[in-house]
Amino acid sequence: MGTAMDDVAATFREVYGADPEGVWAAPGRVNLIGEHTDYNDGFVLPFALPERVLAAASRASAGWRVCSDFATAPAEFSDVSEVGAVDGWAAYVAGVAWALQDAGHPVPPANLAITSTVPVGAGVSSSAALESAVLTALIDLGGLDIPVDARPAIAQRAENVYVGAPTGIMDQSASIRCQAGKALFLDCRTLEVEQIPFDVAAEGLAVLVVNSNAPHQHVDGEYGARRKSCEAAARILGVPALRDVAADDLDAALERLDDEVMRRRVRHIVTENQRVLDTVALLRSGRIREIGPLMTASHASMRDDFEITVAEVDVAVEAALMAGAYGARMTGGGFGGCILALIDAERADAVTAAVTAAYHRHGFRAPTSFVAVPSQGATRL
Ligand code: GAF
Repeated sequence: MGTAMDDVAATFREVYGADPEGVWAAPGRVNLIGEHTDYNDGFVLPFALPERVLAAASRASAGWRVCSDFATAPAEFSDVSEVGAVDGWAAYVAGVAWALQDAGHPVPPANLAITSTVPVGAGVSSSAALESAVLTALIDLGGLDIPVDARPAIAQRAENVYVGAPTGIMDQSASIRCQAGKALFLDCRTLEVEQIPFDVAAEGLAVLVVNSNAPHQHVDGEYGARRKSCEAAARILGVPALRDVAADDLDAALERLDDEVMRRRVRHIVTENQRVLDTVALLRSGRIREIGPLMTASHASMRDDFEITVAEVDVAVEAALMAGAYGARMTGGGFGGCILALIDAERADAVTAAVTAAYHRHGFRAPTSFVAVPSQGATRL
């Protein structure tokens, strides 16, 4: 059996009858801390996973053809000027070509073959990985001069405008800008980044990812509702975004809001931004274990104030903590998906067993788990 790179190149050859000009890769991500803060102009701290999307690609004379392991028949489109003309998984590809063109870049016609090891529907950004792999391939094939820090916003526009999901900029930033062994401290307002060393293995630690395998329900509507509520609160408070409410001013801000639900949403965002800053400060001084309580506090805030967790993720966090995790929290947009647990590396099996036993007691579908290794962002292979 060949490598994933050989496999995607072989698929390309089978479908298009020639070798690809190149193969590009972009990873999924988990977010260590800082949830729903991105569209509030706040702070996030994701890292890239080894699981990634591969895109084998070549320039073509006209139009775009895309085959993938998501579908048997290749998708074809000759024009990307109309938003929404392509649907299904290929919309992420057409959306990237549209966003490049809309930003004034001469996007090259291309043939692409896509494979992926990023789990879909697990909240680890399989769609951002797809967008980022295609974007990186098209930029290189077209010889387009687009600095790396300007790329996530193009992929985000594909998702927001073409696909129609009102997400922030974290996932595309993680997929494009992360580095191996580092967590990406991103200021979602200025788009400045700091690569924070995150060598958990050197400390005898691991980040265990447990996929709740809970069916995602109402994700789009609830996500959009959270975003609207945050934006409405910022308007009432007279600030450009909730990022502008400092943790010390939280109580005064809450007094100015009548709506109890809105108060809880604001409290989550303001305290979560502070937790990201506190986490970064601890990591800068090498105190990795001490970020555990911040992770756990983040989870409580998502559960009680932002109300984006489900029973499966709450049970997984609780079981991981009972089994000795330093901290645990849901990661990603919510309503299912994965949790992260910071654990002693040799406890991975024991913590997984503890979560599995708790799921069994609750009658939940069995979880799956893996150890997350901070990996490289989008690149040509
Ligand atoms: C999803 C979104 F795509 C991100 O932009 C972010 O808001 C995240 O949910 C929550 O932190 O992954």
